[in-house]
Amino acid sequence: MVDTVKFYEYLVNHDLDFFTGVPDSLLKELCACIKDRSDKEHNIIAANEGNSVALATGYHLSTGKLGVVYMQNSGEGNAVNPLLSLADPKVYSIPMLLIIGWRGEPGVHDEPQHVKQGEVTLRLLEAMDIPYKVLSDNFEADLEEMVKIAKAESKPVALVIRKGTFAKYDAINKTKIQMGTLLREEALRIILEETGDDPIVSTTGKESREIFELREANHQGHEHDFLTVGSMGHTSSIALGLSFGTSKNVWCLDGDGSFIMHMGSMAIAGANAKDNFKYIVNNNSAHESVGGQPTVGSEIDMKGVLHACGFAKVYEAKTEEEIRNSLKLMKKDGKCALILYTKQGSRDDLGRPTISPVDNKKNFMKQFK
Ligand SMILES: Cc1ncc(C[n+]2csc(CCOP(=O)(O)OP(=O)(O)O)c2C)c(N)n1
Repeated sequence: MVDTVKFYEYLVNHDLDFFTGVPDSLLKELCACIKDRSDKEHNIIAANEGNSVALATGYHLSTGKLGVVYMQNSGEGNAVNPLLSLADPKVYSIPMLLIIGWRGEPGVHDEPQHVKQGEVTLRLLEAMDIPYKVLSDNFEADLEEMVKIAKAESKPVALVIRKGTFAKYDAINKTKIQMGTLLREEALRIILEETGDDPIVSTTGKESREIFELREANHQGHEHDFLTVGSMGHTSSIALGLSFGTSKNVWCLDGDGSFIMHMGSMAIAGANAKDNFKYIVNNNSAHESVGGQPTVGSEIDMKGVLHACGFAKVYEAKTEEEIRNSLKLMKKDGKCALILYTKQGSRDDLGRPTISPVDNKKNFMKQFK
């Protein structure tokens, strides 16, 4: 096991003090440590992992230093383009250190959305000619070796992090922004009551897990819910595509981290959606599912963004009454959106879908026949 603070201090003491990335559950301890100990200018929680590669590139341009980019291996896909067409030695040759959480490592049980990504994590790095090490307890040696290569060859290098590598980190700053008073799960219970048999497309992380469990608790089936277990940030586009093939109201249940990750998709939705596209974003200003790292959800004018993207009707709700009233109006409106404000938190015993993604898809598609 690697001492999280020592690892962080080693980086900073070796001039690796600019961090950027998207939080990951396997890197929860490290992300919490970086957030506690780096100031805002030295830890940019990015919209997506590709943005982080670009941020590290810009930082290198003005300082000559290596940026540190942290991500879950799911984010490798988002990072591929800037890694190959920006940072690669055949283009601008930018050194940086990638720290990649290895969900779905072969032989280690994980959720379906991580299996394929886990299988190809190392092969993807090899295909991109990115030297890597799977971080061992002798982290100083691993870091020294990788940073030496990054500097000598002026290219990205990676440390791949197995589950359980980082020791528990006790956060110094435990304050959390609370955007509302209801928990996400409580708000979802109300939404499921109001949307009845309409199709739902829900986002990555605990939101979909909670929807699954609420259906179980209500003795309902899961055939109306497309639980987007992976592919963070694409929920609204799946819902948009779906809405073109049906006259039913399509409810997209998104998270603020997911909304921000691919915010451009809302411009496309706003410009193209039919009247049956109903968008709900849960703004808890956090990546709550992976440890509560903050998003900029509390700092941006989400309502203004949605208006500007073409959603004339944008509701906001914090209480049960406000949620029910908004949903009643949304059913009659054309394309429209609701920003939900909830407080952070979830049950310790929250389960995971027991139906495979393929079965979820097959059951879900039956309603459109
Ligand atoms: C491309 C990608 N990067 C990172 C992750 C890890 N991840 C899973 S859920 C999540 C947080 C989602 O935040 P938000 O949409 O705000 O929903 P919340 O967890 O707050 O309900 C993250 C970062 C991922 N699944 N995919």
